Amino acid sequence: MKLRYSPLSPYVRKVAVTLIETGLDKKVERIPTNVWDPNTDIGNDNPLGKVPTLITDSGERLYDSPVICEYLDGLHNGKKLFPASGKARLKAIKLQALGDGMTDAGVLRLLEDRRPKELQWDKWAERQAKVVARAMDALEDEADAMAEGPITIGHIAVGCSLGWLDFRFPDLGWRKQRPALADWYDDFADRKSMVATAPKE
Ligand SMILES: N[C@@H](CCC(=O)N[C@@H](CS)C(=O)NCC(=O)O)C(=O)O
Repeated sequence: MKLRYSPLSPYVRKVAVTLIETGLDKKVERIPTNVWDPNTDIGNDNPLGKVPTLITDSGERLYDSPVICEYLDGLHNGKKLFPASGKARLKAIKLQALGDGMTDAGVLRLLEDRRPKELQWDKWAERQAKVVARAMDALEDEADAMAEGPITIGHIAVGCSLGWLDFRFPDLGWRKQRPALADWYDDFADRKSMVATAPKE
């Protein structure tokens, strides 16, 4: 398998953590890809022009991170990150949606901040900041349950999102108002898979 990636992408990190958690890390060749390069050929493998994109051994192109992670989870016989069915599955994929959605809002805010000043729309950046704050509040209510249950793709999505937000917005100061989430994240960030994939400039 081949993984088209960029090193600081929080969505790519979900895949990287999944690969380690499932013992598949060595089975993937990594292809660095700059999706912002005007000459990038990422569109040949993913019409959406994004990373992560996985090229399977049979040549199928897979995107986006939820699809790639679920595909990888089907390739191993260990504990599953995507519960097979019922309430447990719904809980895991809903938590994944919350984590990914929090990342999406953070990315939109970052991109807004990076526009030339005269093209920036403050209200849009504020809207995204509010989404991030609301998602964190929702996660604060979930944090104790998250600490008890088995690790799922939801935990990975939330962990990668918080790691990326800390990396890009180090002054966010989210922990004080959300002590249970902060405790959960401190433990989760210590996992081998998280330590090995932490974003570094
Ligand atoms: N929903 C997608 C999001 C992927 C994504 O937005 N990746 C960013 C890198 S962090 C990207 O490739 N952006 C390029 C673009 O939006 O044109 C996923 O979960 O994989």
